[in-house]
Amino acid sequence: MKQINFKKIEKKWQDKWETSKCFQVSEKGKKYYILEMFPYPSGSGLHMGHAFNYTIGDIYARFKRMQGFNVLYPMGYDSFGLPAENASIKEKTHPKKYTELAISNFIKQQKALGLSYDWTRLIKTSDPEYYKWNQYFFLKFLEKDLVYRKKAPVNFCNKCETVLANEQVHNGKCWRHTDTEVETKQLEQWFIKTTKYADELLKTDKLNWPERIKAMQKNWIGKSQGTEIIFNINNEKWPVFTTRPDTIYGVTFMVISAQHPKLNQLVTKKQKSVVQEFLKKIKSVSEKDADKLNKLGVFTGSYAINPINNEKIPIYASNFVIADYGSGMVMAVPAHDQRDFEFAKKYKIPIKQVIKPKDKSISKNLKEAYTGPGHLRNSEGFNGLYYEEAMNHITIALKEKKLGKPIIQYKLRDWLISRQRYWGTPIPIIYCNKCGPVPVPEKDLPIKLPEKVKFGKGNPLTTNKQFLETKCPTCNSKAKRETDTMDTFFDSSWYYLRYTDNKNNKQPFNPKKAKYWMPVDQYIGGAEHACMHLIYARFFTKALRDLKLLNTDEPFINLFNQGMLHGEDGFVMAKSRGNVIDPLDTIKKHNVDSLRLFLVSIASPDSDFNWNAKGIQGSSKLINKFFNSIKEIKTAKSSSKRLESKLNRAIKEITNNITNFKYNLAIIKLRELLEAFLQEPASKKDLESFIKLLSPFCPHISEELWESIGNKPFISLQPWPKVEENKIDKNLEEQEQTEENLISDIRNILNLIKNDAKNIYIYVLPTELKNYNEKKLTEKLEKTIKVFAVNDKNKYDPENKSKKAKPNKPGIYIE
Ligand code: ANZ
Ligand code: ZN
Ligand code: ZN
Repeated sequence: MKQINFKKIEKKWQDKWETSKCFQVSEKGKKYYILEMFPYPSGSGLHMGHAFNYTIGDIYARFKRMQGFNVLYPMGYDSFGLPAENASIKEKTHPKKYTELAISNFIKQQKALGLSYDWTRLIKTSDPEYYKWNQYFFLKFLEKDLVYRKKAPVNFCNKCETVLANEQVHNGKCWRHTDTEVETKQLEQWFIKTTKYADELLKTDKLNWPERIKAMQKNWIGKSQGTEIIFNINNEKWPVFTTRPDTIYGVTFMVISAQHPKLNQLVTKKQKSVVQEFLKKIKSVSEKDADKLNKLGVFTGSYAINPINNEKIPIYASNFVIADYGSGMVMAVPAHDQRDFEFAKKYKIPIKQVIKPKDKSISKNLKEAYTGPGHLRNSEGFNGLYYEEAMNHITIALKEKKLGKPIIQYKLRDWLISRQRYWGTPIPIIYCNKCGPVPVPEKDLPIKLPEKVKFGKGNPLTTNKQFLETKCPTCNSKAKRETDTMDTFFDSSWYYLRYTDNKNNKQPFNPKKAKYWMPVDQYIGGAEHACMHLIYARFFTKALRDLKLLNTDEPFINLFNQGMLHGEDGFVMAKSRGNVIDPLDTIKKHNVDSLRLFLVSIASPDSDFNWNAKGIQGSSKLINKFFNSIKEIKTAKSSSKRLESKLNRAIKEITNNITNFKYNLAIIKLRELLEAFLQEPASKKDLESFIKLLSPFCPHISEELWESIGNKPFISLQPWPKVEENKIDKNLEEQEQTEENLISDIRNILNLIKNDAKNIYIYVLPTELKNYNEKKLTEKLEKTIKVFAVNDKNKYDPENKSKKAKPNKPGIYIE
């Protein structure tokens, strides 16, 4: 085989794409917006997971472009954030320098992959031209009452040295530091009212997303229908949320969250020291872990009055009740709730059964809570009611006494966006001793991050006088700037909008341009963002719609989650495992098109797969074969009917396969099609169609081939081949299928007899004789094959196998 100078070909076409600006778009024609989740530009550069993600997107973008869409396919960098700050402290450089270097490195690597981005739309979130609009949105949200400041128990990671949003606490641990327990601190922080959109965020029926992601969002938002019941405690009204008002007669104790801001009010003098001791012990317990930990508790000394029967009920404090869900206090029913049951057993609190299981009597010695259905017992006037009915009746009875009402609760919390770190967007607020917190006037934006700062412990903004000291915009007296910066998820919540108009310095984006391009038609990224980025971005879109800046309800209509890339050892590719393969090394060793082909041919792109050195060699061989053999093809005036049929079948299926991200299947078909082109005469037009089908996967060799058969660039901008259904010959396909079946039958027999055969005789129905080609069968099976019609008088048939022939199923005799 001829040596191919891939380096030269790649450079040639990457340069031509760049200088001709052929992937640059403006607002005209039928749009298609395709987007990959933009990367965080880390110093260690692009890894194989990125390469996989972008290859999937690039194939789609090229395909849609050839289908005639005006494709917006941009790239940018999520360049603010803690890892850059930490890395630059370690390397004694500045986060800005670190980030700029990382970005230029990323761009170089992405260009080497041959990705067809419109590079003129590039954005960097750490650019003041970008984060100015974060500040603008913050102020707009503030005007609309979507931002507020509150002292609240918040999650703090000691390693990150900052608070975290609820979404960034995973199983009680920091999302970046899976070994670090999150601590609860009382701090005054800025929140975004995501909960205002909880109900709308729950509606996902319009979204073509993986069901798994939709379910995760639904769970995260966590809508519960229940009743709020007012308990009287020391002559004060305390609301309590329950989903089981039918069990109200079974309440034998109350539990208030150990983190409840009003806990102290309930602690009696006598209990004070015990409670304090207890609080020390459980100091830090986060939401997700609360359930798993031992159900520890302590008596507060106070009692609540049950509104249904005026019973006096002891109140405990415990870590199993979450401070900011419901009202942070629960009515405990140990007979019918397992957590309450364990707690009652532990602290020897009475257990009162009020739901009687069907066909069973109430047992004296409960081993566990009964949480199933049943009729009410021990519940005065409600006895005998089925539990579901009783929920209504009891809620109504309480409502009449103004001691309860039906309500809805969400698990979703407002989004805490304050971060006590430097490398992020400054929150545009000024604190004045006279006026309190004052928003920075819009005309003063952006509030830029000072570049000269001293890194050390904590946030350097708090010690930077130049930044810190300012004047109050309202009364002009001395005032101080907010030193917290925004969670970087704020940046990524609207970047897809900035791409539609990235150079606008008067607005975050022109609403007309956004109207043309939005929503993103196809979004591609990992599943890890199900409950963070994807919820924030959906919230943003809805909030901006209500600010009349946008006219779409959802940012991302279709979502594709790529699979996880594993190393050759079977573990997820990760530096810490030492199983990482560098995409650039692979490109150097083989070539870009081989890497692209390998990444999407080994498995369906939405499933996990292992890196495999042999596999990439295989792809490389295939690329060589495609290139060398297509170059050799001498085109004819017209294609054979057989080739026409195969080509049109392939166009039809490959189009379908790419549309559905079944790239691996498309590549199998391209392979088969190559064989057909090598065996049959082909017209130039049909050969062109073949190269076009190949081009989204292997754009570099395809451009080169396109040019080598006498065409002008670019194949990337050529129309996608159209199927001519009438050229698909169903009879021919059936024939080939029978022939394939026959070959596989014979192979099976040969396997059984350990290939111990010389001649093979085939007996077919006379009408089918034309379907079997002796020469081809002989070649394929590497045995001498003779085919007879069953009515052939001169046939050789010593064992009368011709009797066995059936339609499409010949008789076989092996000698
Ligand atoms: C009495 C009861 C009896 C309850 C029973 C359940 C079963 P979901 O579905 O998740 O909304 N609860 C209320 N606020 C809580 C808090 N801040 N922390 C922990 N648990 C809390 O759960 C609602 C149920 O969780 C409520 O109904 C309450 O316990 C508890 F047989 O009230 B239930
Ligand atoms: Zn952390
Ligand atoms: Zn003032």
